[in-house]
Amino acid sequence: MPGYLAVDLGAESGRVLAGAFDGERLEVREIHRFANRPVRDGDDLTWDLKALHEETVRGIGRAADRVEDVRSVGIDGWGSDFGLVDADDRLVAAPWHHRTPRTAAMVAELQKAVEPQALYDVTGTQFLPITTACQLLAMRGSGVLDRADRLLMLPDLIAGRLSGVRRTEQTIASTTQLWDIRRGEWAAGVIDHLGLPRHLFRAEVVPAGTALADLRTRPERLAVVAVAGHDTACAVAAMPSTGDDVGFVSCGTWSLVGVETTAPITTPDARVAGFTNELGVGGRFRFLSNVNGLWLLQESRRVWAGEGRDLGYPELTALAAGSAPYRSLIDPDHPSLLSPGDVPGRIAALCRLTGQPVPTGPAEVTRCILDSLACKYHWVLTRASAISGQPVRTVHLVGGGAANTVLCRLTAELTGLPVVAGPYEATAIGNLLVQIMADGKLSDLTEARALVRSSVPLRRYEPTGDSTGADDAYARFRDVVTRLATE
Ligand code: LFR
Repeated sequence: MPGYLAVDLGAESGRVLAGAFDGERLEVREIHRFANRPVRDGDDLTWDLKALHEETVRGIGRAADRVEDVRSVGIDGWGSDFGLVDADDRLVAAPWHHRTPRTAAMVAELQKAVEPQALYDVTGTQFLPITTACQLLAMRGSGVLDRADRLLMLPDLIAGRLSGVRRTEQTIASTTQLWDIRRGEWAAGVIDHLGLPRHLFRAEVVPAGTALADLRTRPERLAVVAVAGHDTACAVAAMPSTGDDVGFVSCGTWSLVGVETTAPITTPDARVAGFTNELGVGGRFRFLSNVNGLWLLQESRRVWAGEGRDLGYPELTALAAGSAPYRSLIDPDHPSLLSPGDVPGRIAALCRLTGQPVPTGPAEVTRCILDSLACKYHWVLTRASAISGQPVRTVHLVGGGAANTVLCRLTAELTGLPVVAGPYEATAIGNLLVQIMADGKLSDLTEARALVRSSVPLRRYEPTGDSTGADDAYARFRDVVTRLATE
């Protein structure tokens, strides 16, 4: 039975999973998992690329001992972040974490340099300080750009170290805000306008599914495939949908909320509503908005652990289930919640500012986060549907957040739509599907999604119809968002 390995790098943890495909079913198992902790030093927030590379090699080695007939390995990871390397492939600086406070003022800088709608027409990217463009702007004048031979996105860097082939994969390039989303190439005009060195973008760009070369570590005869390098492209490829009348929530550290389209939408409406267009698998696009997802819970956990309370996600979800619903609501995307720090304290401040009860302790804070996320999902899905003209009759919630029963139920209540939860491992499964397609064993996305449906247990949440609480909460949420935006 042919086997494939998915290396899935997440902001909280990295995993190596093995998939075995017998022609009818895909069986997935986890081989290796490791923590991924950003390195904090004053205002610097960077990634330890060496550790990510070493753990990846360790995981692949373990898989080689346990899985037979492995054909290929693919690497996916979060978007926006990159490494600048010299001609010998050495990093000239540690890769920045996109939540670094150093980019806080960069959206304004970007909009000063290029007229926002003109930029949006080309790149189709939501204006957020996390993008590659904003990070590069913040690096100008520091000397690192001059020392760099080229830029490689994070999954490309790891794939490059494994295979010796340094290429950029298209889906991950589309997260940079420097990619021409219609022409499918670097946006040279934008790069010039921002005063960024053109030579940084010299790596050959390849589509998802391109074989790079064989592994340079054990087992040497394994092909490294440039899968969809962007984890969200992988996750949405694994969405078990049967038609086009669906919305998705890809729920991990970030929640990516939107609809799939066949062409980018770059109207002023889409820009003002905060939508991005990203390249997907099989020529699809994702019209979505980034919602500051389970990050709020991850950061809160870190704060509580520092206070001596080590609480797991299942425990927090159970506590939230027992806490009064819709008591206090915040905008999960308020700028004060973007960078690391005292998230429970910042949530309390937002509640005070808007005259709501202040949530205290893990149960109330978690409840506030989950209630607010579900409200925001509804907000984004409504706009995604209105702007794209695509009806949304079912919501697919994929990724780790699909295991959160409270969040799934709340999403069904708020949207008034059935929620199909799963697969939890959507990102790794999407990574495997691209490899199976590249191996010629699946012909297209429709077949790939049918395979997900027949291989993975899914859970369905129907709205109860008793939406009085949810309707009232949503009205209050809208009010809070409007007030916070004008503060
Ligand atoms: C999700 C994700 C999002 C991207 C964010 C930051 O893991 O890839 O799609 O906007 O991380 O890079």
